[in-house]
Amino acid sequence: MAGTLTSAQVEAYRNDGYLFPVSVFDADETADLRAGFETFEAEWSDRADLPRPFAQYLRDGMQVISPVADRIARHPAILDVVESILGPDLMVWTCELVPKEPHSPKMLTMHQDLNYWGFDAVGQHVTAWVALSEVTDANGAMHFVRGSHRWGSVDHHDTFGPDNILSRGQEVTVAHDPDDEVVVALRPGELSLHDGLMVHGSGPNVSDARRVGVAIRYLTPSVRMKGGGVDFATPVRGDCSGAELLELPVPRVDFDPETVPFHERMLVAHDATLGDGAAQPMAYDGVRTAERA
Ligand SMILES: O=C(O)CCC(=O)C(=O)O
Repeated sequence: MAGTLTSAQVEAYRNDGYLFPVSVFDADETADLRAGFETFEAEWSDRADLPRPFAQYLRDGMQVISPVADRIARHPAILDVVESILGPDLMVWTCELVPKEPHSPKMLTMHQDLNYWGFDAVGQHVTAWVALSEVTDANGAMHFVRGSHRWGSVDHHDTFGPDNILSRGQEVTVAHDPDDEVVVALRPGELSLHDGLMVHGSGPNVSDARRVGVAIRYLTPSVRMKGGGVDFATPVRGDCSGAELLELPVPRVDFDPETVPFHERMLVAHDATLGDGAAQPMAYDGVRTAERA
């Protein structure tokens, strides 16, 4: 496949289910992107007129409501890396800002991503997680379990832990060998890649530094919905004309009135798929979607 990864890097990704670090941005571009995301947070986080919890807008489909998120999600330096794994036709399912504040207890239990997404994307999906700050174990770096992408889809239970960033606090019920657990430490401007079946999570931020990361979920247009559901994606490279997921528009400004209705339809679809079978409404930063809606 074309793309900027070497064949040894692609082989390592296929064997381990992850790859890092991959350098994509220089210091100036990293700082510029971080400033763009932090300006978005500063301008919108306290707005009382948003119909959903602000954290949900950061965590789901941010490329549809924020030009800086769209910019990073379609950045050629990242697409060139992802093309090495998925081939030339690429769509973004969602782009998420995942900050962890200094001394924040927020964490993510060990989980697999694909279990809750409502479509079948084994081998047709990769997450690129881009560090816009230094990322260390102390400020809440992800942990991956080497080779767990080969376990298939494993059982999870919901914890709804108050400090859990995951919308239902989902956690795998299977144990792993601690020797297989790796800490995904990254420098600003580097990214990690992980498979949709990779067992992963991250701990609290026990440092004085803010951790800033952007997770971008890439799919190929061959992904098909399970059970006749509807979902959406943003085409970013190649020919995505055969996609079943419906095309999302590109925002010109933050919360672009032209794109917000599409984003809301996407969130409604995700409320159904991500929340399927859950005993409680999903939560973003401790605010339940049903309490605000
Ligand atoms: O940002 C984190 O700590 C974890 C993010 C994550 O679980 C993911 O990108 O799949």
